[in-house]
Amino acid sequence: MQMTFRWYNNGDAVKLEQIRQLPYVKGIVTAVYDIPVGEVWTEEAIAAIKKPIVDAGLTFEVIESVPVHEDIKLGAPTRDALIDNYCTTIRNLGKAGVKCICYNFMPVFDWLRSELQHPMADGSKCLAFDRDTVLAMDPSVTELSLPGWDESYTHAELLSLLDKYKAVDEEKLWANLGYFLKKIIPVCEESGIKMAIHPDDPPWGIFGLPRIITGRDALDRLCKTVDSPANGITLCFGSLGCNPQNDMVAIAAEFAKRDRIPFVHARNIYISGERCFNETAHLSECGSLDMYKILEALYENGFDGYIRPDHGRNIWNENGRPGYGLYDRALGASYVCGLWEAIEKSHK
Ligand code: DNO
Repeated sequence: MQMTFRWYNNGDAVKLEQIRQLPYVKGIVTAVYDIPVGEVWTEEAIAAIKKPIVDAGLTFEVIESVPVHEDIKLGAPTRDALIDNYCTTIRNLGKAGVKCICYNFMPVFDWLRSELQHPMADGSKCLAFDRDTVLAMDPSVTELSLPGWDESYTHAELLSLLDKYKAVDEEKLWANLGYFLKKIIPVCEESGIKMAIHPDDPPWGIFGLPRIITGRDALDRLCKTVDSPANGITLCFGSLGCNPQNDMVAIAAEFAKRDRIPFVHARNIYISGERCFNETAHLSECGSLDMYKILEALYENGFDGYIRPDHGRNIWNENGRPGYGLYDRALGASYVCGLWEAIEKSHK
């Protein structure tokens, strides 16, 4: 297992000098942010984000994310050229020593929350999801938007994109994902890279858009779509875990055993009602997930990939990027490493 930490390059309020003082963190998870989705990440652009990281003595082996253009998810006629660009980006990342690429196949929206600064009893603030609040923000009936909404779309563009998805149901989205994977996985195999699909967050359909990476059977189907260790998953505890039907210990055990978990997002959530949850400190007792048991299942089934603490709360008056401040993620990484050391030693 290699502990890593997500960092948004030099624009991040969290500094590499701070991250490198977390002795258990060995590597950085980052991305090129200034090239539009769909275009090639050049070797120069990749070298520019890599340099400060290796200069700080940290590894540059995980990218999160290389975003997938909506036309690929929609199966539009332009997709072949866009997939060719994606393949060139994969080759360029492989040349730079990258070993794992996290991506998602969620239409239009990435993760969705109703609140980014949900106040907790102890004064900390966290991300939260309340079903009714989210449903009331349906873009087809209101111009209001949710916090964290992608502001690169105007409301009219968003409506037109949602309209295009009316022709894409779950099966069509699976077919488009399969088409994409069949083209990119051979390139990953040649480039020494493992793809790690991020589960849908939360793992249920929203605003009529299909969401397909939602639980055990979906992960199984994904793995079978292209049967290669290069076609893997990001085991995000919090994304899958907010559906209580998802048995996170069993999922971790099964897919680690099948060697399909190159990357883990470790985080805890508290399920407060039907399709309602808030994020919590990483500690098991703070949320609905048993972090010890999930990590133990990974360990016992041979997990040897990358892991990072996921969303932290804002604590100690930090006003960090939602989910990505320094303090709570640093505490989370420390906790996960402590559990891992205990698990490792108790199994020798
Ligand atoms: C949220 C992240 C996601 C993730 C993408 C991967 O905090 O886990 O935005 O990076 O879904 O493509």
